Amino acid sequence: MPRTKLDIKNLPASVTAERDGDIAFLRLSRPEKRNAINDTLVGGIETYFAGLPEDIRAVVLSGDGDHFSAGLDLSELTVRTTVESVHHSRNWHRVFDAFEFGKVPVVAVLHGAVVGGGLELAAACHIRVAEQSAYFALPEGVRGIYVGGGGSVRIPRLIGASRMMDMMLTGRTYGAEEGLAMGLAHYLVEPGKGLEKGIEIAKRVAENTRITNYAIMNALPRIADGDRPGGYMMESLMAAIASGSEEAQSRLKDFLEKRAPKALHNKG
Ligand code: 1HE
Repeated sequence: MPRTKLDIKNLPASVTAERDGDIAFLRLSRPEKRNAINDTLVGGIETYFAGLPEDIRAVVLSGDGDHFSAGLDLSELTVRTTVESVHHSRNWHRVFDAFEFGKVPVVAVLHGAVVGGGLELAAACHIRVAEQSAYFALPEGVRGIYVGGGGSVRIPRLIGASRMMDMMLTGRTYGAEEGLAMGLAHYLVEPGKGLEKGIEIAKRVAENTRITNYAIMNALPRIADGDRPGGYMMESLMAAIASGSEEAQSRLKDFLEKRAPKALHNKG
């Protein structure tokens, strides 16, 4: 099926929305500013996810031009008061949380700069595919500022607070292969192959039942963050809800009657 425009009202020009079957695409479309994230773009991300049709099962997020995102639009920072900066940061939290704990998994396809707020945005996605050109950095320390898009919460959960501290104190960059090894990306692909891989993953994920994907996105991170007794309890409830669904029962039957694929190891 060809990709077609996804009709979501009031999207700014810096966000491109498309769909192909039950997969939706969100592209950061501000390449002239290296997809730097300004208030309009944050608002566009919010509008996009709020307007996603119910039949969409996964989203692929990528950036136009040579870079995924150069992070926060620094030109806006110079005009904010302290209290406005707090609200600005809290707004990023709200918008990124809404899709991280939303209804459908988001696969980020990363290339070029994935820096500052761009890395914070990528960290809110559920799966990250890095092309060889991708590199990761947190230049906030160098700029005399601090992460504000949820980075302190999400990035240590991926790579540990110690590594993040080094990235912020020194401004060092990590290449795509290092990013893969340390957990910033889940998959590494040749230049130009990111979207293909992202779509393949999105299609795979879209085949899961909605309730399983919901549990993975919403219960798993909360269990991982929380106390053990509460975690065991939430896990049991989630497992019972998921396996009790009609769709799960029919999938289990398919396996037992030898109609479903086995969980074999392949080159994947
Ligand atoms: C920008 C931004 C930006 C580019 N805000 N305008 N992020 C950073 O510290 C990274 C800043 N950007 C860069 O280091 C470089 O732009 C790149 C390495 C990403 C790309 O380099 P290059 O040579 O391809 O592009 P360029 O010539 O630097 O930039 C092209 C234009 O984009 C130029 O504007 P022009 O009007 O002169 O053409 C740049 O000014 C503009 N541009 N990046 C504003 N970030 C929620 S808190 C998060 C805190 C952070 O994210 S801190 C990290 C900020």
